[in-house]
Amino acid sequence: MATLFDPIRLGDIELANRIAMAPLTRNRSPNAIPQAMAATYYAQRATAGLLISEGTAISHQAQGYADVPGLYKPESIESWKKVTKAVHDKGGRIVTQLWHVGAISHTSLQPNGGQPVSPSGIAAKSKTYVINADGSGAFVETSEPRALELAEIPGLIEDYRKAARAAIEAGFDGVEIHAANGYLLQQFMSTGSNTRTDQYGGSAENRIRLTLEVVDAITKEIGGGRTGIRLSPVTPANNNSDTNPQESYTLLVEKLAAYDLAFIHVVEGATGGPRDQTMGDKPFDWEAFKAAYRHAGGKGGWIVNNGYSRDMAMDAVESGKADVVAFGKAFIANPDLVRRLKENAPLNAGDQSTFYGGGEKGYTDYPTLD
Ligand code: 8OZ
Repeated sequence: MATLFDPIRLGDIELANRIAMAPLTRNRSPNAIPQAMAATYYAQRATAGLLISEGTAISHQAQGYADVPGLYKPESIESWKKVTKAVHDKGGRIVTQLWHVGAISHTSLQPNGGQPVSPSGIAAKSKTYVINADGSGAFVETSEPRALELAEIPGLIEDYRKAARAAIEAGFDGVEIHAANGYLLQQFMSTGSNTRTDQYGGSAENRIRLTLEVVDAITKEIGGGRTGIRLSPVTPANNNSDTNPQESYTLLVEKLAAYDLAFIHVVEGATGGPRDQTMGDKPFDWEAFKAAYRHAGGKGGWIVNNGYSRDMAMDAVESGKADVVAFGKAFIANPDLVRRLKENAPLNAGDQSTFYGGGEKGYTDYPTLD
């Protein structure tokens, strides 16, 4: 019987244990460039079986918050090389999370102050974080988005493909496609944000099309064994809403089975919130969801996430419900989380006030066990 602390292989990536660090936005990369302290931060956490980087913009248009990193310019790629080397030097594994926010942005963050893009031009009525001219930060309402034209979609897919290539150039072991938390790919998948009448809207098959085309382009570019995807079928994050996620996400994972992905990473419930969140007219059946992927021949690792305690995580792996468990906030405050879980040692509490933005404080200064 496998335990949380046993090694596992996900596609082409060998993990020393079944504990992953979930992607965590930290807003410490001015001009989309990770700073030197990012190498320290990730290397401190390299005992995780797999580090998944914070969401990383695939293009300028993909950016929705101040000071998030990118992978669309040479300076960012050079900086990421230092991060991946620092992690590899410690024996760790790291993939980057490829992110396009879609409607969750602000004109001040967009190329030429333009409108954020979305499937149907429906305002998300969510909040984003910008930095004012005087250097102070502020939460502001997301800007009115515009609907993507059909003719723009190939360029969008091309941005994903290029970013995946850039990730490999930067030394990442692979990528995680961010298709969760109410950002662009989920905006296409969800009925609340997609009212398109072309082949990217309407039926579940049409709404999942863009995500599958992105997966197809990326796996052709870097290989399925280095590609994972994050999904959050029932999250209300960023005002995501969907009438029947069980239908669309079942179809999605059935189709994903053909790509020999490294992993599927599932946010169970409301991202960072209640696990029993429902969306649509019935509770989401997580077991049936995973079974649909396996039944269709999907062999990728099944990573679960959202509010897992030590006991829940150990049980998830020992029972075979999951292959890997991802921890988010606990990894911010506990660089040696793997050891602490193994020894059942107490965890440091995280300081919310330093999660987003700032310097080394609350980033690289959390204590480890002696
Ligand atoms: C918290 C703050 C900003 C962005 C996500 C990338 O929810 C995020 C995010 C989280 O996936």
